[in-house]
Amino acid sequence: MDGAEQELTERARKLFAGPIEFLKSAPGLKFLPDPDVPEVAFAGRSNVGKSSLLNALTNRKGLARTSNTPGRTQELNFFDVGEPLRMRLVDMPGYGFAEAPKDLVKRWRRLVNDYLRGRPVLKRALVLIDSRHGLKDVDREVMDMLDEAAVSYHIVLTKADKVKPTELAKIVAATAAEATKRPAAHPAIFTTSSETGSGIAELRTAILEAATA
Ligand SMILES: Nc1nc2c(ncn2[C@@H]2O[C@H](COP(=O)(O)OP(=O)(O)OP(=O)(O)O)[C@@H](O)[C@H]2O)c(=O)[nH]1
Ligand SMILES: [Mg+2]
Repeated sequence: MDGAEQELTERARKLFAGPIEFLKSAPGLKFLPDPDVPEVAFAGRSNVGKSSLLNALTNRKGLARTSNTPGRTQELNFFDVGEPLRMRLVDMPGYGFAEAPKDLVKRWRRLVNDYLRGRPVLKRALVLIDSRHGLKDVDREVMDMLDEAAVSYHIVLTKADKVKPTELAKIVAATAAEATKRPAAHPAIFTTSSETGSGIAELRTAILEAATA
């Protein structure tokens, strides 16, 4: 790490250790907060670990609600980061959740898509992928949409503690190969574990970088 990187890492660490507060839940686009600061949003299939990752990044266990049951997060949840306010993190409902009532799934999908496509202050989306499963077609659909809307995104492999290092390396390589073909995807793939904390500091730095770009 050079001096500038080290300084950014330290700034990210401090920012995420400082004041972070739940602002509001938005069940529809008309309830979004005023677009006055940069936003970074967490997208991914139900149960992939979006809410857990938000808690790990902020080192606060109960900030975002997590659950074993897919479909825990049902609205767009906004979290204010920094005092003074520097950015907002947005926890979103999951997609690809077959067991939920169809009209509910449709409503979530529309909300997430409309938000991702039409939010001027959205600086980056994090597309979370379960390390055990890799990219699925529902993930590719979301990536297609982000590519079309020119929303820059990072792929984050979650639950890295659940797979062996050799398996993880294979998944990272396969995922990176797909990412390089996509115009709005960042080429670097993050691997994280909200259980062990691996990869969390690196992702904090990337989020700060995205929000200040
Ligand atoms: N082992 C392990 N389990 C994890 C990790 N991250 C999340 N989990 C577990 O996975 C389950 C789902 O986590 P959530 O964070 O609620 O997932 P989500 O993506 O927010 O799910 P929805 O809100 O339903 O879309 C919970 O039981 C978590 O404890 C991880 O890094 N390692
Ligand atoms: Mg959730």
